[in-house]
Amino acid sequence: MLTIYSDDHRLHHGRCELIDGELKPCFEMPARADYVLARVRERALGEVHEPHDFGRAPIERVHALDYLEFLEGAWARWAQEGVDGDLMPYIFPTRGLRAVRPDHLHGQLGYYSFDGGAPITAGTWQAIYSSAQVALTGQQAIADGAHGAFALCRPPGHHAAADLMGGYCYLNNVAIAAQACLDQGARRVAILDVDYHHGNGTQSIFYARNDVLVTSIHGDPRAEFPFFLGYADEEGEGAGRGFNYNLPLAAGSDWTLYSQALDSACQRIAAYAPDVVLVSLGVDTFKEDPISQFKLDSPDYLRMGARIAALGKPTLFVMEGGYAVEEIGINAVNVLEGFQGT
Ligand code: SP5
Ligand code: ZN
Repeated sequence: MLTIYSDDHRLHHGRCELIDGELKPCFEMPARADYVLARVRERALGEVHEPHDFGRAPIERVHALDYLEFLEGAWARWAQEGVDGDLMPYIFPTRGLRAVRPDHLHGQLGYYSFDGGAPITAGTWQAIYSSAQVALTGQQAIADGAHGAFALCRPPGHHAAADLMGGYCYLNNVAIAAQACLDQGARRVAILDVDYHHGNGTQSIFYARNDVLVTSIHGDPRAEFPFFLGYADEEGEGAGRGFNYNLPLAAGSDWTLYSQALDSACQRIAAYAPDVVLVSLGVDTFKEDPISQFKLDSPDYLRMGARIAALGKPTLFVMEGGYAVEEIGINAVNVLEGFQGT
């Protein structure tokens, strides 16, 4: 299977995030992609290609222009203030405040963020732009006839909405790839999000549409990030009613429970008869993940890949989360090898 990868991910290296009341080094770190790439090579999964540059147009099909302009220019504005730290929001337009767009950098930062977990650093724009191009290049490989491809995206994307960053995400790579599939003639695209966290951004982007089926298996938002979306009763709205399918699971869920949810999601996808399947491949469902509560073990990821393969559809895997850094390569590549049956 072809892997798409860019070294540009290294340009995004946030310093810290708020964990249990303390500022700790960011869990979403460059070493994550290094371990995955090393495992792809160790297992001789296939060729590793640099992304093509498809420009901004396919990104603008998903994200608001003002949001993209903000992301691209934020660091230069911050640098002018001469402060030595990552750019992080500290106020949000929540209930009782107005969702206006202030002039001040920090007002705009809160306006475009839903949490404090997506720091902007000097190289963030280049890294997120390239991560989106990695997804688009994977999508191109599928459109050109590959049965499977792996977009080794970093930073991840599934928490990012049309004009909101958060949860380590800025540009929604899988949504950008899904829209590109449609723009090139696909009529139905299915997204299967197996990251431990609910893909709130992906859900919100496609919530009122029936040309993208969004299915997600994740920690129950009653007790897990992102808390404010991802419940089982969120089924889509308007034309999209019935085209969003959430499968929240309790903390402590292991493969026995997980595989039942995966079967349900796959049955829903099969009934949709998509032209292509895009997998938001987070491996933070691993039992040793430092910020997550599921109990999957490394061999379970082979089974996950085999179940996805049974759909029999062209499939693009898009890297999302996974923070047990040394194991994420093994677990992510196990999904790909399980898919291939190797
Ligand atoms: C892409 C992705 O996986 N994003 C996840 C963002 C999660 N951010 C919230 C982390 C909160 C972790 N709290 C863990 C407490 C451990 N003692
Ligand atoms: Zn996650």
